[in-house]
Amino acid sequence: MGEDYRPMWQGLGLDLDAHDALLGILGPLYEKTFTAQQKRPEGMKYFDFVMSEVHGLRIKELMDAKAAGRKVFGSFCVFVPEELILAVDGILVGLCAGAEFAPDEVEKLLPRNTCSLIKGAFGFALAKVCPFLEASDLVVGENTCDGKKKSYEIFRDLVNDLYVMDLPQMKNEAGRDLLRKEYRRFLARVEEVSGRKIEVAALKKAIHTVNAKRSALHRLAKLRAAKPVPISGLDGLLANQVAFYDDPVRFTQSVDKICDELDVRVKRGEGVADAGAPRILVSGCPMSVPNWKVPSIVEGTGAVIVGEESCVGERGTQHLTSSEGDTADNLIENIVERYFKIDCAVFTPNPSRLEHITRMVQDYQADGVIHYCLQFCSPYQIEAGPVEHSLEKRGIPALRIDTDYSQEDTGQIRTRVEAFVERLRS
Ligand code: BJ8
Repeated sequence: MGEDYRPMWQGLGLDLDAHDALLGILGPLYEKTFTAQQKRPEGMKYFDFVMSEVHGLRIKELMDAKAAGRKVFGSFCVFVPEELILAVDGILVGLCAGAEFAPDEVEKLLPRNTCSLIKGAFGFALAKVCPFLEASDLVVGENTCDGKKKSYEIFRDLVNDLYVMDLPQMKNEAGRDLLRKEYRRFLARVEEVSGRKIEVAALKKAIHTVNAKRSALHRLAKLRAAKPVPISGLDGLLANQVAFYDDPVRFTQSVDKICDELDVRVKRGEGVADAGAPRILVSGCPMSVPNWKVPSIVEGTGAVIVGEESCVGERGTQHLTSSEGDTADNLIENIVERYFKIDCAVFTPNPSRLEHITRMVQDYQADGVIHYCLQFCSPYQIEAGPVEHSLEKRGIPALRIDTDYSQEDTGQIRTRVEAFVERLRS
């Protein structure tokens, strides 16, 4: 980071020493994980720049936008509809923390057997190291899993302002009605925070902006179906992670630029790994920055990840929102329709997730699936068994990995992944 952002961080209330410690870990980890990779597309330099400035220039942009009257909304879940926020000229940023921080302080508030994602969010808030959280005018929580639902009762005291959205658990008419009512209640709050009323033209434009972002990610995903694959799984994941932080229009242009470059690679038959490298689909809990442990291990074995069935990946982006309709009611209904399709494991039953995993295996020519779970995440851990059995029954090798944000199990995971990759090679 070129500019001195310390006064800005101080103004946001960050603990500068703790924040320095975080950046001190992140920089080298990023270099080891990403910049050290071979045959990276040139276009990834944009993402390297974004990541190097994620707490600097991007936060300055947010602060400049706030000074100009725009509001920042922070969220932990892909059920928070970006379209509604953009339509009132707001900015949505992802807040999930992909690293452990201040664990002793966290465990004074949460049981030890809480998933790392929730603990990470608490750690970043307690240690005052997340400028996105501090810059948020409204933090939006959601009643998805029990861990999140109950922890928001405590998290409320750690943030400027917390709003909690209720969400359905079943895909039936009652569930759809609840989502509709909750999105309308949320819209009222978004309008209140932003001081603007939603207008049809602005909502349509917001739908187009978010659709364009998702379409660019779809284009990137499709290119990963090529043999040999033109981009690493780590870089594919990174693009999906950056989607939660970056300006959506600039992000879309940057992903499209990479895709142009990858198109050329695919035409020339150039890949980041050998054409014979085992191809793996990762499915399960979301991986937020800097949670790169399992993909690093997998690609370190010579295998390549060709897709993510995850909310930081295709589960979060797979559907577009229709912009058909002439009234705000029509468009809100389209938004309800689109988000109601998300097949998070908090839904019961949740058959479309398994269908999606199977489809992705075919679409991306995957040789096997790694089901990734955070420990103590009941929804995904319980779905892992049926997913694994169903895949194996169809002749698709599957490996279940349950882990957390620590590095203690790295050796053990590597041994299991190596054995799985050997199985895929044979
Ligand atoms: S739509 S996956 S982003 S809820 S890992 S906190 S589920 S115990 S993150 Fe998620 Fe929305 Fe669903 Fe997607 Fe709970 Fe599990 Fe922890 Fe989790």
